[in-house]
Amino acid sequence: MPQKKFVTSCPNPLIFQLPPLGKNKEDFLFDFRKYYVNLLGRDEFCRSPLYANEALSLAVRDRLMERWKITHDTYRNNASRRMFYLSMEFLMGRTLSNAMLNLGVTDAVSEALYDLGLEIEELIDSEFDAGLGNGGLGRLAACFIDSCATLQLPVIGYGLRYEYGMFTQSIVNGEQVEKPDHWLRHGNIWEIKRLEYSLRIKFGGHTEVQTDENGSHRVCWINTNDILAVPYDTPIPGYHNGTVNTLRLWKAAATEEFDLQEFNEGDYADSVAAKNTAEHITMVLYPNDANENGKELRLRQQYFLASASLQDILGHWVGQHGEDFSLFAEKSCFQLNDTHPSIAVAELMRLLLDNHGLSWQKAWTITRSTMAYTNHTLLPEALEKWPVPLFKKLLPRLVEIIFEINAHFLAEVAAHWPGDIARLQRMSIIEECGLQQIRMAHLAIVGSFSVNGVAQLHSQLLQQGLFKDFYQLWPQKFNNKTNGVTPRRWIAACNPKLAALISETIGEGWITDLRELKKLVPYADDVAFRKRWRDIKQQSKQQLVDYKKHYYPDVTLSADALFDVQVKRIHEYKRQLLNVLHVVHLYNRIKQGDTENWVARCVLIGGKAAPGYSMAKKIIKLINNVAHVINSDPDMAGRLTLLFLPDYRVSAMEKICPAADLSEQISTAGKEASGTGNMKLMMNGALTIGTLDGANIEIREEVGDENFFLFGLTEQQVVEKRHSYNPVDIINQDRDLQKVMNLLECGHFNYFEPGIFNDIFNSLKCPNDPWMTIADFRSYIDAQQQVEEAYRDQERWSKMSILNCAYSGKFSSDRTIADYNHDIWKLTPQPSGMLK
Ligand code: B0W
Repeated sequence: MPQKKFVTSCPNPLIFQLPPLGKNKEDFLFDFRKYYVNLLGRDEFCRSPLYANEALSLAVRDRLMERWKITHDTYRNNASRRMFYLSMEFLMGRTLSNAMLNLGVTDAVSEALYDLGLEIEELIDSEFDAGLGNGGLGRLAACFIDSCATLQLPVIGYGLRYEYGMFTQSIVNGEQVEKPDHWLRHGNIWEIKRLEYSLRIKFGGHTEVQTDENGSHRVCWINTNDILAVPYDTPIPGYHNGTVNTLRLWKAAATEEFDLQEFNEGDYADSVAAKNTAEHITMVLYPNDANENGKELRLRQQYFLASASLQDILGHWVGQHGEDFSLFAEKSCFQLNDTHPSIAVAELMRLLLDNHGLSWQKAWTITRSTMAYTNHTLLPEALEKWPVPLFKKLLPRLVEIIFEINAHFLAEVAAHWPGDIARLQRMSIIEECGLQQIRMAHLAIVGSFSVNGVAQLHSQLLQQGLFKDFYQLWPQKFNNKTNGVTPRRWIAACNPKLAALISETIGEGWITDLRELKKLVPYADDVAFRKRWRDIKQQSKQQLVDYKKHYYPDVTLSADALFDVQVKRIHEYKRQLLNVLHVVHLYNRIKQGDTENWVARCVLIGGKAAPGYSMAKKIIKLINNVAHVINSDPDMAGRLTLLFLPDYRVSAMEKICPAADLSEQISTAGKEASGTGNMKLMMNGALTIGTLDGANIEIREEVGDENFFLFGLTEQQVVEKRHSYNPVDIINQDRDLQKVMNLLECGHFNYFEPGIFNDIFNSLKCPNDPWMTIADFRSYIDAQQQVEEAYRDQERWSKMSILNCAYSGKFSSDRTIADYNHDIWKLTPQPSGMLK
């Protein structure tokens, strides 16, 4: 029997069309039961919320599917210019509640579940976080794709589908213990596997120049070990607008013939092992927030992402336009999320030259007019460099191309600054001292038409410091795009009561135009409004008290205390240690009876340390030891509590930020590129205590000096003071600081573990301490006293809290994306039809 071909050459677009699905309570009741009973085989006796979550998610996903198809067709039919966001991290967190919010079905679903005797919160909480990122950089990518969909921009996110995301953290005897995060163990209903779009990625082998039938030379990369890239697509809905964009994540798999070849040679076990090796590439996310250089698997991951994504994009292009690339640059743009995917510069060149036969000049013009690079950090340890020998072994063709790019580039530099050898050495893509290394940031800058930092100060420091030579050569390439976060997840979904109060007061416009929050300003003077604002904060604090019971059932916590929050990766530059010094200072004051007009305070610290970062791990241990002493001392009861919240992640922040009173943004000035937690906390009415660093500066500019607790050296003062910094002198001249250090150093918090914190104390007292923690102690303590003074007057505090929210409009990622689009991507919004 001849087989019937499934796809005809001329498909009728209507043949697969279904009537639109309803979004009422009854529609969800029906669909929920259909999936729960018929598909999953569960009934009223099932106790696990996982299946109810899955049934509901399937019902919600159906609504996304129909909009997804329409969006896709719209972009194709309009032949829109597109942007591709390449990122090694997308820290998505949970999907269900956000999808319901953006589809506008939360109320209908809650009612349906209520009728079934189910609690929507329990279902939502049973979902695992998609923790495919480390922290700010990965979460920014997630906020960005939410905003792109909300602004109806034709954007695709490309990343990796790590089998294991960011490790889960537990605390045992005060120390961080890492466990693998197998987030896919119950499957992932939000992804659609697209096996039919799998691609081959080359590794290893060598290159050869071959002559084709026309006598032209072409470089061939041969004898490679190929690995399959299999795409998994996740729908990314915009807010109430019918647009559903795509996040495409690649999974590595063994190529079939590779298996077969070994199998035929009788080496069954080896063939299965080879399959495993192939799959290693996307097995695990590297848990370093600042890079650990030189790991072969990491380079494989980076190339795998770049090659798969670019082949996919070029494949689509050829499908629509044939081998004519003359309009490619007009229609496409790539945003590189830090240098992690910046090998894409060389890979695009390779594909255009070797696979599509373009000349060097044409390929380079396309590359340089489509690539844009975002830098996220000035920390030297995070600047990626790869040893040339490693690169040659894994990606021999790419090395040839990078060297050629560099040769052209250095000629340009030499023409601009004749005879300036030092400058050539500084700017070269290849670092020549000792082992030859490829500087990925230089490759990214040379290959891009746009280079941006993520807050005003950071962008300025890039231009004046790290990338000064490049800025002198190409000032027009450099720009700033201050970060933002999505108000859908970070207010509307995570703080529904506050969202309802805001909407009732100023309408719902703020959800897609966050500057509208300014309309709240007059209400800061309204006593009744302040009371409602305070009550909501109080309820959120109570919810956080209940959440922490899971970890600390024995610690009592009052929601009346000032909730002082520092949640972020543990890193010396973020100065969790400064926070600890303040806590110990408060402890000392209570012990001395200096408690007049005391403001009860609960200090909450959360964050993960990179597993190989021993100082960060010791800081966690110190926090926990100090917490143990404080929380078991009856003198502290009702006055001071310190808690380390384990396993800080997106879904934890969704519970923490509505409950925060005070946001700790206390990095050494000049070190935190932007920060985004600062924005989430501000939006939810927390007041900031902070240095003039990253986006803090712009937060203060927006909210006004009087609503921000400023302290510490400026970036310039930090630089100036570096040569004369003498922390021991500072300690000797400050009685309070002396007491704090004495208590710490005498072993009060590590009585049975002598000496374990010596490294920490030595680093604080070292004149070369890059983070200059001791230098900022006094002004930090003074600022904390101003915090207490403000908190004592609850009416004043509530007013400041309202104003912080009201002036947070700038920090919507919708604004950030509109700026990227206006200055860099130049996409036209594409409303996609009838369904909203
Ligand atoms: C993240 C991961 C890695 C790595 O895996 O090697 C290296 C560096 C980073 C990183 N993360 N670099 N900067 C960041 C953070 O990015 C956010 C978003 O722009 C900023 O708000 C933070 O200030 C910055 O530290």
